[in-house]
Amino acid sequence: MTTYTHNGVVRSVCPFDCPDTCGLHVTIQDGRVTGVTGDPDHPVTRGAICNKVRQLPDRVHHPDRLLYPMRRTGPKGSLQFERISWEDAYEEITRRMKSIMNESGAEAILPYSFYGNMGVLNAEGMDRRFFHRLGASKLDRTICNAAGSKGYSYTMGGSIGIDPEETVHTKLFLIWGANLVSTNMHQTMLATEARKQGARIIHIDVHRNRTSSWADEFIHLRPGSDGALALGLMHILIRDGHVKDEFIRDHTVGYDELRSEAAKYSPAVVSELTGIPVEKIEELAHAYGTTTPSFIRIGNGLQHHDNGGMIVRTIACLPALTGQWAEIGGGAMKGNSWYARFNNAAIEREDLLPDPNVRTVNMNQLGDALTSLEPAIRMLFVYNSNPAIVAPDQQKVRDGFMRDDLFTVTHDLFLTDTCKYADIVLPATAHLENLDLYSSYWHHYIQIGKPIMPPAGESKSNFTLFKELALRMGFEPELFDLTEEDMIRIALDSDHNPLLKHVTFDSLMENDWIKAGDGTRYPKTNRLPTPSGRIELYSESMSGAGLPPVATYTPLAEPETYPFLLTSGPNHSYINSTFANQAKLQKLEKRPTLHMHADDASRLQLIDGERVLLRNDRGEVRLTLKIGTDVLPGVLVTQGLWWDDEAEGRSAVNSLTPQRLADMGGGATFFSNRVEVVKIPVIEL
Ligand SMILES: Nc1nc2c(c(=O)[nH]1)N[C@H]1C(S)=C(S)[C@@H](COP(=O)(O)OP(=O)(O)OC[C@H]3O[C@@H](n4cnc5c(=O)[nH]c(N)nc54)[C@H](O)[C@@H]3O)O[C@H]1N2
Ligand SMILES: Nc1nc2c(c(=O)[nH]1)N[C@H]1C(S)=C(S)[C@@H](COP(=O)(O)OP(=O)(O)OC[C@H]3O[C@@H](n4cnc5c(=O)[nH]c(N)nc54)[C@H](O)[C@@H]3O)O[C@H]1N2
Ligand code: SF4
Ligand SMILES: [Mo]
Repeated sequence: MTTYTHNGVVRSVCPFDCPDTCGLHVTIQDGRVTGVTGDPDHPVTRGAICNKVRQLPDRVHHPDRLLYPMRRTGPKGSLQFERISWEDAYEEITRRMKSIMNESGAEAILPYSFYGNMGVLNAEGMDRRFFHRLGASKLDRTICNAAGSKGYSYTMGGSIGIDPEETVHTKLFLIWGANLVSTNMHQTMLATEARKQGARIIHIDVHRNRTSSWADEFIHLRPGSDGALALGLMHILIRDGHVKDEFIRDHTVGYDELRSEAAKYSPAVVSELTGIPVEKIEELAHAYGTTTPSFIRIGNGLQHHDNGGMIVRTIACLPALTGQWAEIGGGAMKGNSWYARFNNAAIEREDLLPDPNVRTVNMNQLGDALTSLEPAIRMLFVYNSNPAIVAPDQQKVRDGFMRDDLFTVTHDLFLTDTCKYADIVLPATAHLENLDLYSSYWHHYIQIGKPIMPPAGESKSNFTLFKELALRMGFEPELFDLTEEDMIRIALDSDHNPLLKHVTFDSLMENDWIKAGDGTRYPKTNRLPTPSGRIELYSESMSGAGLPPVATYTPLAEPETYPFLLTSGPNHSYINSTFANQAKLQKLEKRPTLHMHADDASRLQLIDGERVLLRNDRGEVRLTLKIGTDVLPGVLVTQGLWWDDEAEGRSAVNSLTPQRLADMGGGATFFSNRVEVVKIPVIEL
């Protein structure tokens, strides 16, 4: 029997899709959460958390929280629902599943989920096992970092960077296409500590934002041109003798080929491609070639482009040339999920698939999947995600949701824009209401979050939902009638990953967090999980995949001719579309804004604060102009994934973004998005 805290301060873990995965202190008074702060003892959190999660009490006790299952009673999208019991919900879902399976096969059912909750059991545990056993179409979860992770892996063999705790020793930070002040605040805390010891911080971005103000210097470049900059830096490092021959010999393959490629990227050529003045490129290369240790934090934003995989692949080669991987505080990182790899195969049980060749749907192409895939998808099951807002080409997605012959189930804490189109809406617990296991994709600590309060209303966790559905479908109890503890023990099976040998369920219950590792400093650059075991500056596997084998620069695909390139990254106060329904946080963000260069604005006769129309072949969006020099001419930036607001005439920015896939990993191309900007006639305002 779980005993809940009625009054007191208890430890928890932040479950949101953020690299920092903080340790939390949660204050409970009379059974209600009244405050959330950072755990002062957690080695990375160190008592500090972001303002978003300090507002967690408002989310957990939000008056709009879904508390019971509902069934649609009016047309799709009309928000007409009636309360039903879980029994009725399960009966209807299982009946529909069985009849769809009989008529069209299980492939006609598609799960759609991402990391609204990062807990392993709730994000990639019982749910995956259920859909595998069912034989549903598989979902390729590519919406976040697929292109960049693939690109980085070609160079380094996996998501393996240095331990961020080392970066207090770093002397030069290149924050490359990452808005760290908003998206990874504890990396800025570590860098700030390093700065006190003399470190210099350089931000390389298409948008002068909060991170640029915090950094010591800002390098403004054209979207998608980063590969050229990386090659230009290599060109100068080689020209000026700043490469470490011994490291290259012992730890890399393909240096000669890379040197020939870099020879083409003189500072003048790179300046032309990137828009960065030659002197700045020279100065950056000199700093990088002469400062030890140096660290490159590669962000997610710069890989949401057509050429995003190759960009990350190329940047990841830089620290090998300077031998920085050998220095404490030196190297790079795109993500770090390699360290705390759980035994996902054993929890997800893909081997249960009745047909291992069942089709896979790329989540970035949900719009096409729902409107034109054959044989048709007849049931969509959404949890941990809000595709009506976050998925590209939103009108297509919503056209799909509106199909009369599509049965949609959504499971969430709130009636999101996606839930509006559901046939059955199910209430989800907040993470404080269930047990789960967490790892970070940035630091190396593994943590357990315990249930500290009872589920709100009739809400159920994803784990419980899919377990109960499986048992009602008549699936094997020995596979599904498990407790959360059972599954955590399976996930931690250490034969699978020696870096988890000392991490057990019992030790985690006692200690709350344990660091993955075996006392060795990683990555070991001559024992990497690449085919050669070394850093691959030249990659046979890329050649096999039809990609250029040497790190290179590929321009943006640019199949469209609209005059502006729009990037639409996250904002400071929301996490993707999570938190966008909380009044205090909305107030801080004010309204969705469009950053435009002053020259473009004056050419189009637009004024600051004016509302403008952005459009392309896919859709249109209205945004409020902010004119200045935060972006280069021809580039537009907006931030935040806002919910629909019909009163304001607001539709989300993904109305404009393409379903086109990036060069690697089936990744998203949200930021390679061409649009035009039009003045809104006065009558329409
Ligand atoms: N506050 C907050 N934190 C978050 C999130 C959130 O929504 N809000 N989301 C979380 C998630 S899921 C993720 S994936 C991460 C994302 O966090 P980050 O890794 O920081 O990625 P983004 O914020 O998408 O983009 C980072 C930067 O890339 C820039 N950029 C765009 N195109 C280019 C380019 O071609 N070249 C260069 N050099 N820069 C470019 C953008 O202007 C932006 O400043 O943050 C996580 N943390
Ligand atoms: N234009 C543009 N689009 C983007 C991005 C961008 O930068 N620009 N970023 C992309 C990126 S990097 C990402 S990662 C994706 C993120 O896309 P999503 O993963 O869809 O992120 P959220 O919008 O936060 O939606 C998560 C939903 O899960 C719900 N949820 C939370 N906990 C639970 C739970 O325990 N159970 C259930 N059933 N539901 C839960 C939340 O309430 C929320 O509605 O968006 C992508 N879309
Ligand atoms: S959202 Fe990120 S920074 Fe904020 S509390 Fe959670 S893990 Fe920490
Ligand atoms: Mo993401």
